[in-house]
Amino acid sequence: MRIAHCDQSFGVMFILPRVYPITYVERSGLSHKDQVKRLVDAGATLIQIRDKHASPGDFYRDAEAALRVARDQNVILIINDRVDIVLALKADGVHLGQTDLPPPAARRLLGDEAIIGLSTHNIEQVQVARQQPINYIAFGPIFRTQTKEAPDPTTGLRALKTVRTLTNLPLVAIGGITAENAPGVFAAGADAVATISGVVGDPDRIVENFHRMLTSAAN
Ligand code: TZP
Ligand code: MG
Repeated sequence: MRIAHCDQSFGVMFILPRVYPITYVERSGLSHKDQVKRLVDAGATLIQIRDKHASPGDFYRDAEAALRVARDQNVILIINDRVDIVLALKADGVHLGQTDLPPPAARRLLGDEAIIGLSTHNIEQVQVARQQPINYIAFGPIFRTQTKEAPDPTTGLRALKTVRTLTNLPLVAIGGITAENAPGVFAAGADAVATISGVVGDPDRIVENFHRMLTSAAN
């Protein structure tokens, strides 16, 4: 797999792959653990688990099982939103949104070894993110997404190009990214593409879709 970026800040050797899959139970109909299993089989090296609906207890238990699968294969597991679950499980990191714990607070809790990602949706948020103790910036939705509830307005590729001029942090593009449009996203400056429906949307095609995305990311 091509390595998009290697960042040594905060003492963590962080290798961001070109394709960054995110789990979603309602889309795939599979537990996080089963999605992670399929993604690991497909060759994913970094996976985010994201759940906006499960109770903290249910998400914790599924995350614990998913982490066991990931650890077995040396795959990095990032948990969306839940600094407490990352802390409790000693997972690899957290992906924060604009309304989650501020990155300095998450960094204080998780320490320098943790990977912290931050979602941004416009140029102003990127300007703020640049100053934060984070390991990567996510930007989007680049294209229309049907996965996120109440998404921010789509940014398009032109805004992504602008973001690329503003930061040297690893840059993850997200939102409506498919194997077809991914090459344009990389051409606009993304280091990685994060995807939910493009990979886990069809539970029987997770491996195939991940491979298609990888092939497209290599072009
Ligand atoms: N943040 C911005 S768009 C999005 C998130 C979590 C959803 C991405 O899902 P999909 O299915 O890849 O468009
Ligand atoms: Mg969040």
